[in-house]
Amino acid sequence: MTILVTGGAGFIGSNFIFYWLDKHPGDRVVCLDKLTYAGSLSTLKSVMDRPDFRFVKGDICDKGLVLGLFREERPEYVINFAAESHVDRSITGPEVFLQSNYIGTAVLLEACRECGVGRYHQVSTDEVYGDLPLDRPDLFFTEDTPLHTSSPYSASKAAADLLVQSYVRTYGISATISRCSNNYGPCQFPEKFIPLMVINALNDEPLPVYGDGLNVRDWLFVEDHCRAIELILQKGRIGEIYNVGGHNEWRNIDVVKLILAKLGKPESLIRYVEDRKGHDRRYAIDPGKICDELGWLPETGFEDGLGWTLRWYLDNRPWWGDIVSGEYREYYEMMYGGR
Ligand code: NAD
Ligand code: TDX
Repeated sequence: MTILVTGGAGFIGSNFIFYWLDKHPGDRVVCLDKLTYAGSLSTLKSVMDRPDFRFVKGDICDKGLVLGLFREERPEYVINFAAESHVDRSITGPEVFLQSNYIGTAVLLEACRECGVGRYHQVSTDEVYGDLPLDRPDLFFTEDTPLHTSSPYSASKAAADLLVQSYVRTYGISATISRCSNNYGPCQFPEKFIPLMVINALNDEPLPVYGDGLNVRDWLFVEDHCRAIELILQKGRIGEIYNVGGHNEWRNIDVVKLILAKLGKPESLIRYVEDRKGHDRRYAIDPGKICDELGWLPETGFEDGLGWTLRWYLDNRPWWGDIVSGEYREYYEMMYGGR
């Protein structure tokens, strides 16, 4: 069987490709990725020469290219990871988020309608539910929690989810949606919280904690997310949404302190900086549906997963060294200089 993975040169998509090729020998994986600032062929280096893997550079918004690829490859599964994914960038420049996250999804859905696919899976996020208050630890996001977006990023993802649901209802497209909590693990772009803190700590540079550092995120090791998507593709019910998260809530400041302790670096590197606009307070997933219906459970504890992640960043300095010395420097200066 052929599966089409969009956004596979980014963090979760690349981990999904490694996972799938490992678990499904005999399947062919085609990766379509625009190679934005967040995508890199160096991430896919280990699979580029495999006969069961094909990389295609292209934009999911490019109708002609997408349709041509569907006709040529006839993928049975299409898994859409391609997106602009960083909340801070969506605050400074929303337009590209609407384009890639919404229009891109629309183009893929049209190609599914035209060519027919066994399954379309939309990789969404818990951010579509907005946030929860810190003083109500009893509350969690379920699949029935109303959409309540805070950033242009989350709004673009929510809009794409609604479009997917409309294609199920109107055209009978066999689609599913997963809404996962914050992922961490190897190959995550340095702009995101955990890699940013790890890299700055390794470079003995200040660690910028937004606001009071008390915002809570529900961290999941990336491979557990990949396994959840695999299960949804195999056993999930058409038209359904599945929340994915491992009940692993941490305050940002505590994650930063844990990273510093693991790397043997001093807490004096911590700098509290101006808060993110519209900063969501707490995310917390109720994964009851995917656990009960599909038998999914997270397999990696945070201590282990974070340890492996730190090891990966220590062992792969050239991967992130190339990134942080390039145009990323300008981004960093713009986002954090004088903050
Ligand atoms: P990422 O930014 O690391 O990677 C995104 C990839 O998509 C990059 O390789 C980029 O080049 C590609 N891309 C962007 N626009 C494209 C376009 N128009 N056409 C083709 N390719 C394009 O993102 P990530 O963290 O791996 O997230 C992947 C997906 O998972 C996203 O849809 C995101 O919303 C979702 N998600 C992420 C998290 C998380 O914690 N990172 C959690 C839940 C859901
Ligand atoms: O420098 C920083 N300092 C800081 O305090 C950065 C980059 C982040 N933060 C805080 C903001 C958040 O409370 O850390 C938390 C995590 O930030 P991000 O890594 O930017 O993730 P978040 O905004 O929670 O969104 C992530 O999870 C859901 C992904 O980036 C999304 O793609 C996904 O949908």
